Amino acid sequence: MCEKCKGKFYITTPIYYPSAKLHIGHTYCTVATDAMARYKRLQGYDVLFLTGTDEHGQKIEDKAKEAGVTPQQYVDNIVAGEKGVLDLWKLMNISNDRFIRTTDSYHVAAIQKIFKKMYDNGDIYKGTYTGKYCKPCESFWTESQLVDGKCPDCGREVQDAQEEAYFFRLSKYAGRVQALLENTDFLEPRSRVNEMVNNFIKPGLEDLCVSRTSFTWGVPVDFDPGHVVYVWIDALFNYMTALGFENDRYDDLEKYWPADVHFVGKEIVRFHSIIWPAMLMSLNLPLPKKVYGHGWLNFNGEKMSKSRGNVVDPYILAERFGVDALRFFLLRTFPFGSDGNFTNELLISTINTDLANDLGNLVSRTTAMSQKYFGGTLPEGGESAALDEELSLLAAEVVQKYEQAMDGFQFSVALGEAFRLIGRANKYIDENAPWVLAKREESRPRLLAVMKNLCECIRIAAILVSPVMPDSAQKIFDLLGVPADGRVWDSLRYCALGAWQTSVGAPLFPRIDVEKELSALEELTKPPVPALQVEPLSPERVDFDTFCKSDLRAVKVKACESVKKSEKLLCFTLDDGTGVDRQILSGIAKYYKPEELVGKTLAAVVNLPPRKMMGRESCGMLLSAVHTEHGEERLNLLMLSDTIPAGAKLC
Ligand code: ME8
Repeated sequence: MCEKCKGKFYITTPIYYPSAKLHIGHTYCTVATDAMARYKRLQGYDVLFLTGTDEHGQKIEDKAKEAGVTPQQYVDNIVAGEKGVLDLWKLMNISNDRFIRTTDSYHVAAIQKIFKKMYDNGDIYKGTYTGKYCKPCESFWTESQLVDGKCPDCGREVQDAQEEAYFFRLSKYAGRVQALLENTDFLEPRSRVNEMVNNFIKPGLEDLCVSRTSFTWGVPVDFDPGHVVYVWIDALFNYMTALGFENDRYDDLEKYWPADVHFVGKEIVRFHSIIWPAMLMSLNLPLPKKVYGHGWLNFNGEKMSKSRGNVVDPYILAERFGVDALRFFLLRTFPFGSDGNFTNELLISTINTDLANDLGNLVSRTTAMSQKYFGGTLPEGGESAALDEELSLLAAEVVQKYEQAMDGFQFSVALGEAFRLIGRANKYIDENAPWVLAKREESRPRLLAVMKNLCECIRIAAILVSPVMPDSAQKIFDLLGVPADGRVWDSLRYCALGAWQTSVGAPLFPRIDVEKELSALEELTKPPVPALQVEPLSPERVDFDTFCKSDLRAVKVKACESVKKSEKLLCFTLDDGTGVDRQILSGIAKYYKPEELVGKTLAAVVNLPPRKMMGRESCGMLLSAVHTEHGEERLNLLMLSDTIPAGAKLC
C-alpha cells in the first residue's frame, strides 16, 4: 500500500434486479454509496466501489417469457441497453470501480465451486422443501413467518411449494449470528438489530432452502443437473467473486476483503445480516465489517413500485434539475437510516433554498464583488477583524462535525454542517457590507480581507460538498481559481489571506419557478393516454325481441342547418321513404359542417318517441361511431352507400 494512503476502503451497493428500469429509489442508494466512496478517496483511502446487477431467478425468466425474448437478452437490454442501468450510473456520475453481472461467466463458475464447498463440508444437504415461496422477492417462507398469510417483506401473495431441494444449515449458525448482531456494531442503524433478532433469530432460525428445480434461469448445481442455486447465494457472493474469490478474473481479495461496508435497503437487511455472515462462517471466511440498512424513499407516502405506477424517473429529474442538484437533494433531505417521502415540491424547494439562495448566491455575490472591486485579482494581505476569526473557528468546527457525520453515514447531517458555514458566510457579507467599505479608500485593506475570507469559506464548503456534488464543486474551485492542492482534504485548514484569482460565471443553480415546474412535471409523469380508446363492451344482455323492436332505417339528408343559440345541435330534414319529411336533431355540430352532409345516406332509429330540443321536435336518432383518440372524443356518422334507397330497413 502506498505510504500516503490511509488504508483500503471497500464499499458496495446491492446488485440490482434488472426486472424493470431503475427508479429514483435505486438511484438513492447508489448515489449514497458513490458519495461515500468519493469522500473516502478525498481523504486518501484506496477505495474499491462495487456495484452491479443480480440477473438470475424466476422473476427474470417469467419477464423474459412475457417479452418473448431469452432471459439473457432480457437482462442485457435492461443492463446495457439504452437508458439501462449502465447508462443511468453514467448519467448520475457514479464512480464505481467495478461492475459485476451475476451472469458473468467467472462469477457463475465461482458460485458452483462455493456451493460444492459448502456441500462438501456438510453445511449444504439434500432434503424436501415444503413451504411458501414469494416469487417477486425470490424468498422462501415458513407458514409461521407469513404475515396475514402473505409475504412478510412485500405483503404479496405467496405460493405453495414442494420439491426436492438442497438446504443450508442456517440453524447451526443462529447463536454465532445473534452474538455478532448483539455484541458488535456489525449491523447499523442499531434499531435494525432488534428487528433481526426478535423477528427472525429468536423465533428459531430454520435451515434455508438453497436450490430450485422449478425453473432453469440460474447457476446450475454442477453435481446435480436440474437444480439451480438459490438466487440469494448467487447474489450475496458477488461481493467476493468481484474481487477474485474462486476465480482468476481478479486478484484483489487479499487487499480489499473484508468489505468495510455494504449499503443495503432495509428489506434486504435480513439476507445481509443473517444469511450472509452464516455462509461466510461456514466457509471460515472473514466477515464484512459492517452492513448499513438504509430506509426507503417513498413517493407521496407510498413505496415506489412499478405496479403502483408511482416510480419516479431519475432521467427526467436529472435532465430538468441537473445531476448534482438531484444527488444533493437525495442526500441532504432524507436521513440515511430512515424512510423519506419524496415529493416534487420538496425537491424544488430544497434546490431553491439551499442551492440557489444559499450556495449559489454566496458564490455569485462573492465573485461579482471581487470582480467589481478588484477586477477579480485578490492579492496577498488585507486587514483581519474579529469576525474573520469567528468564521475560521466555525469552519474548523464544521469540518470536524462533517467528518464525524460522514464517518457515521449521516449524509444529511454532514451536508447540514457544510451549509452552516455557507449560511454564516452569507451573513458575514451583510455584517461587513463590502459595498460600504468600497466607498472609502482607507477601508480597501479591510475590503480585501473580507473578500478573501468569503473565498476561503466557499473553498472549504466546496471541498465538503464535493463528494455529493462533484461537478459543481469543481466549477466553484474554477471560479475562485483554487489550485489543485487547495481542492483536497488536507487543505481543509482555514487560511484566507493568500492570493486569489476569481472570475464570474453563469449561476450555478438557477432558481426554479415552483408553479410552472410542478405543472410541467405533472404533465411529464402523467401516465400516457392510449392513442386509441373505445368504450368497453356492455356486459348487459338485450333479448332478441326487444332488440328487434328498434326500427332502423336508411335516411337521406335533404337539408341540414345549425340550430340558433346551440353550439352542439344540427337540425336534419330527412327523406325516410314515407314521402313525409322527418326532422331529427343531433348533437354533432362540433364534428360536421351542415352543408357537407346534404345528400348523404345515413342510419337512423325512427321509432323513438318524439322529443323537443331547443324548441324544435326531434323524431328519431342518427347513428354514429364514437371513440377516443389521444384523449379527445371523436365521432363519425354512420354513412351508408348512396345506392341504398331511403326507407330501407336496417337489420
Ligand atoms: O434487492 N427507496 O435488488 P433490487 C430506497 N438484487 N431504496 C430502494 C427503493 C426505494 N424506493 N427501491 C429499491 C435486490 N431500493 C437484490 C439485492 S444484493 C446481494 C442483492 C433499494 O433491485 C433496495 O432496498 O430489488 C435494495 O437495497 C436495492 O434498491 C436493490 O433492490
